[in-house]
Amino acid sequence: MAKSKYEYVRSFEFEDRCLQNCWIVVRLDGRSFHRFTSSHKFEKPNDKRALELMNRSAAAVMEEFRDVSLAYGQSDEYSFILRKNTDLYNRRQSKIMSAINSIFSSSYVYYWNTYFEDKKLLYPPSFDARIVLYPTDQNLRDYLSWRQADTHINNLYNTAFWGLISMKGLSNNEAEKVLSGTVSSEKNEILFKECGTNYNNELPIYRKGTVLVRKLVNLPPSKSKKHVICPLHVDIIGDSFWEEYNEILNSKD
Ligand code: DGT
Ligand code: MG
Ligand code: MG
Ligand code: MG
Ligand code: MG
Repeated sequence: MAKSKYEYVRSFEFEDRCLQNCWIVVRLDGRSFHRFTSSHKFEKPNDKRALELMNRSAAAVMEEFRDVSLAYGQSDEYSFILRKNTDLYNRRQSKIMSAINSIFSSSYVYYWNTYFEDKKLLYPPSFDARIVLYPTDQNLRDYLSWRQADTHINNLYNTAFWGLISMKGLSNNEAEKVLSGTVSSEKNEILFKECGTNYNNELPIYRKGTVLVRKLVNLPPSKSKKHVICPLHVDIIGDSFWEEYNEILNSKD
C-alpha cells in the first residue's frame, strides 16, 4: 500500500517498552479524593462501601488482563502487579498504564450504584497512574510491604483521630494535639483508654487493605475448576502469604 506523505509523523513516536524480566507495577491513585470523599460524604475514617467499590473496579482490571497476578488496594489507591514475563502490549508502558487506568476508572463509575444505591455520583472521579519496574522478587515484596505498612500507619492514626472526635467530643485541633508525636503503641493505648476501642478488633479490610489473588476453585456439580478473583485482607509483609501463594512469585509462564 502506498504511503501517504503524512506517514513520517509516526517516526516521532518513541519506544517505551518496560525492561525485560522486571515486575511491572501500575499504581493508580484517586485525584483530589480529599475533595471527592468529602463531596460524597464518605464515612470517616473508612467507608466500607467505597473500599468495596475500589475492589470491584480492581477485579474488573484482573478480569480483563490475566497477566495481572495480584493487586493491592487501600484508601484511594490500587497497585497492579504484572508477571515478570508478561508480553501484554509488547510491554509498552503507556499502553499498559493507560488501559489499566481506563478500565479501573470507568468501572468505578459503572459500579457506583451497585455500592451506593442511595448516593448520586456528583461529578466524574479520576485517577492518576504511574508505572514502576522492580528487578527482584525482594524489591516487589518490599514495595507491597511499603504500601501495607502505609495502610497500617494511616489507619491507626485516622481511627484514633476520629475516635477522639466522635467518642470523646474533641475538636480536630485537640485530637491532632493528643496524637502529635505519639508512636503506634501509644495510639493503641489512647484508642483503648479514651475510646474503649481495641484496634485489633477493627475490620481487617481497614487494617490490612485488600489483596486480590486468583484462586482455583471446584465448580459443582461438574467438578470443573475455574479461576476466581478473591479479595483477602491478610498480612502480605511476612512470609506465610508468599508461601501459600507461591505460584505468584514462581510462575514460569
Ligand atoms: P492527590 O492524590 O494528590 O490528587 O490528592 P488526594 O486528595 O487524593 O490525597 P491522597 O491520595 O493522599 O489521600 C486520599 C484522600 O482520600 C484523603 O483525603 C482521605 C480520603 N479517603 C480515602 N478513603 C477514604 C474513606 O474511606 N473515607 C473517607 N472519609 N475518606 C477517604
Ligand atoms: Mg497522590
Ligand atoms: Mg489521591
Ligand atoms: Mg492516596
Ligand atoms: Mg485502536
